[in-house]
Amino acid sequence: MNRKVLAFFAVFGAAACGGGSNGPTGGNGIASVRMIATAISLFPLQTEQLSATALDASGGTVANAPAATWQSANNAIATVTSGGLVTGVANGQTDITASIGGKAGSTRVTVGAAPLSAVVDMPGNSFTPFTTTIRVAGTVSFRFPATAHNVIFKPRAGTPADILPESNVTITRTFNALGTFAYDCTLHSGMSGEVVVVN
Ligand SMILES: [Cu+2]
Repeated sequence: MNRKVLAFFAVFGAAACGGGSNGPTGGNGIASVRMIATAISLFPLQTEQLSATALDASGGTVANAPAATWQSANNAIATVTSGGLVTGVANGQTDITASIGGKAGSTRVTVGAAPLSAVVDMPGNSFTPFTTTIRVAGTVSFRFPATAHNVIFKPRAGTPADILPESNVTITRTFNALGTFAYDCTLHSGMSGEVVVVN
C-alpha cells in the first residue's frame, strides 16, 4: 500500500469506521472490491481500461472511497498503469489486482496471439472496427460497399499502398512492419481507422 493511501486512512479512516465495525471491513467500511470484468482477453500491445468499485458489507458502493492501487502479478504478460489501463505484453495468463482500503479484487488477463488476417467493413461511412490488430506479415481485407470509399494511409515507414476509390469489391493489404498504421477515407470527413501490427 502506498503512502498516499495510508495518509488517507490516518485522516478519514477512524471517523468512517466508528461504531465498532472492526471485523471484515477495511478502511472506510469497505468490505469488498468489485471489478468491471472477471476476465479479459488481449493481444500483445492491445490495451483495455479496467475499473474497480469499493463495496460495503451490504453490497452498496462506498462513497468517497480512496482510489484503487493497481498491480499485475506478472509484468512479462500484462502491465497495468496506476489508472487501471492494462496492456498485453506476451502470450500467457496473469491477474490484475485492484486494492482499495485493504480489500482487493482481480481480473484474469489472457494474452494470446493476434490473428494473421482481419476484415474491415464500411457501414454508414465508417471503418468498422476502428482498430484492427493483426500479427506482422498478416493481411487486412477492406470490404468496400456500394458507396465508394478510399483508404489513404498516414505517411510512415512500412505502410502498404493506398487504395483509391473503390466500391463493391474486397481489397487486401499486407502489413510487414510493426506499429500503428492510421488511415482515412478522404471522401468522407471523420471516416478513419487504424491497423495495429504486433508480433
Ligand atoms: Cu468514405
